[in-house]
Amino acid sequence: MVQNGANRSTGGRSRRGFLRAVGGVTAGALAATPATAQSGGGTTHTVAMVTESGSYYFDPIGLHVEPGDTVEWVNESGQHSATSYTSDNPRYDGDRRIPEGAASWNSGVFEEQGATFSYTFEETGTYDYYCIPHRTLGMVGRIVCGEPGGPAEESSLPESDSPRGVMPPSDVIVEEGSLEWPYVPSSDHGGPPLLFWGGLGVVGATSAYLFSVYDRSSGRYADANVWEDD
Ligand SMILES: [Cu+2]
Repeated sequence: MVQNGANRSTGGRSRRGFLRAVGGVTAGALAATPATAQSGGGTTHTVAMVTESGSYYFDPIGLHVEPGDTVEWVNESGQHSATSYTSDNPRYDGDRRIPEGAASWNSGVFEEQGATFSYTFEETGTYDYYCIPHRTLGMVGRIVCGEPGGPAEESSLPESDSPRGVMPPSDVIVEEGSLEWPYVPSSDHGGPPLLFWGGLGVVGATSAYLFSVYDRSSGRYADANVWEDD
C-alpha cells in the first residue's frame, strides 16, 4: 500500500480520455499517452473524474484489474473525490462495499484539474466507490480485482446512489475489462432499458413543447411543418 496517495502528476491519461477530449482545450496534452503503464510490477490504470453538461461521472465506470495493479484517478473537470464505500469515509455510514481485508481510501475532494490519486489493489474481490459531492447524483464506480467477491456482491448500492448511472455487474466488468460511462445494460429484447428511452422521451417532449410555445408566440412556424425531417 506504500504507493497509495494523492499527488499532482498528470501522467497516465487514458486513450479514452484523449478521445473524449478531442474538440476540447486539453486534447493536445493528452495525445501521446498510453492507456496503461507499468509500475512496480503491476499495471497502472487511469480513471477520469468528469463534470460535463450537468453529468458527473467516473470513466470507465467499471474496471477489471489484477492484484498488484494500481488505479490512478485523474480529475479531468469539476470537483470530485474517489472514496471507498466504507463507513469511515464522509457522507456514508452504510455497509462496507470493499473486501474485508482491503484498506479503505479517500482522495479528498479535488478542486484542481489534473490532480490525481492512486490506490494499489491487493485483495481479490469487488470494490465500490463514490464521489463525495456527487454520490447521490450517481457518481459511483466499481473495480473488480481478480475475481468478484466480498460484501459488495451480497447487497445492492443504496437506491439513492444510482438515480442516473447504473453500476455495472461484476461479471460484465470481468468479461469486458473496462466499461465506459454511462453503463447501459442490454435487455432481453436487445435495446436499452425503458428508463433510458424514458429519458430520451423527456427530451423529445420538452423540444416539442418549446416548438409549440414558439409557434404560438411568434406565428413564424404556423405554416411550416417542423417535423418534416422525420
Ligand atoms: Cu464528483
